[in-house]
Amino acid sequence: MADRVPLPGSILKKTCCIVVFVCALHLSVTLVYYLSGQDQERIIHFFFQSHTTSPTTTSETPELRTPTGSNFVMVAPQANPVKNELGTKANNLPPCPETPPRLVGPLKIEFNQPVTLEEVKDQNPNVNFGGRFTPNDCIALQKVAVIIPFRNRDEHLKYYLYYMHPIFQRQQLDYGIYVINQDGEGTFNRAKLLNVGYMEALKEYDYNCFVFSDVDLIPLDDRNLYRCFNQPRHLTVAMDKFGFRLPYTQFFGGAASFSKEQYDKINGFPNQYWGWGGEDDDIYNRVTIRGMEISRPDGLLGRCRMIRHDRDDKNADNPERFNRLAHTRQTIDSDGLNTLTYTVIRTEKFDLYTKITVDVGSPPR
Ligand code: UDH
Ligand code: MN
Repeated sequence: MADRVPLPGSILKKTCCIVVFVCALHLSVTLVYYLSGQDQERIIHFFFQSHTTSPTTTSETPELRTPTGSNFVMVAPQANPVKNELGTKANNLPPCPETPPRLVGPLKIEFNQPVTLEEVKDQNPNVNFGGRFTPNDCIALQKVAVIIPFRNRDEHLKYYLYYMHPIFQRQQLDYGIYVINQDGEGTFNRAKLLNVGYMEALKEYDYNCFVFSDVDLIPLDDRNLYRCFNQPRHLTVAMDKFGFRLPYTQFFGGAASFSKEQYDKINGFPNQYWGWGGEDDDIYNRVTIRGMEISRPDGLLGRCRMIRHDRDDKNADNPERFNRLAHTRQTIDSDGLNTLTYTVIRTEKFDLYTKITVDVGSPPR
């Protein structure tokens, strides 16, 4: 037979092929059109969203991704990420870079010109009520509560706020400043106030890093990052009053940072050091007893100035400190966060800080 009539099956097959081809063509044209258009970011974001790590959602703590070492590298300032409609939504912001781009390095720190809280406020318009700040162009790597033990040091606090607010902002921290004010005229208890600060700050926000700092210490270089590392961090390693060096290898005084996990691991700080001295060495012991090491910036980046002052009333040398220090191993589990008692007298929110006045009791007789 010369003429074969096409079978109905093969007509169907051809038609199907043409339909599939047209559909594919339509799809790819649509995709190309969208990708080249203004919705590009939205589509890319949609496709890759599940692969990007956000510090707020990852289970890995940010401090574990932060170098322990002292080899800070300054990088050239980067341009701010482009802000668009999407960028204003916090959850669409990129994570802040490991090395904050607007650090300036060595700082001039002096305490001879008086400062007022009004000028500090004017100079820091992005600091929110209560002394809170969050970067607006990226998501901070860590949420840092800055805890300051305090009583009758208002002049020092002004300098602290004057110098530290700009530094913390350049370091792109999501931070809050908490001044823990010991109520009454009893013997001062620095470490217990720090424990109180930890508890109270956590009631307010989901902080994952705690910087504990004396009110009179200011770093001389903003590359000394006041955030958490994969070991507890001693921040004030080269104080002017000690000739810009550690007075002894185990020295842990001044300012230090602990991630929440690190702090919990040592049961916080001791509550039983009344008066001056020893509590910082006890904290050092706690860190080593729990198998951790001290992380530090190098001696140049870790330089800092202390405002000169006389010894305060009710903070005389604690004569018990040497005996207590010999027993940290016995007291670490029986004196600390798990035995902390105190009464908050009042909480005051100021423009540049939150002040919590607390009754910490008095030493046992
Ligand atoms: N603090 C207060 N009020 C006090 C006592 C201590 O706010 O009455 C806080 C404050 O944050 C201070 C920190 O506790 O920075 C540590 O106390 P400190 O500054 O007295 O400790 P430092 O190691 O003591 O600086 C050195 C004593 C200075 C005597 C110098 C005599 N020339
Ligand atoms: Mn001091």
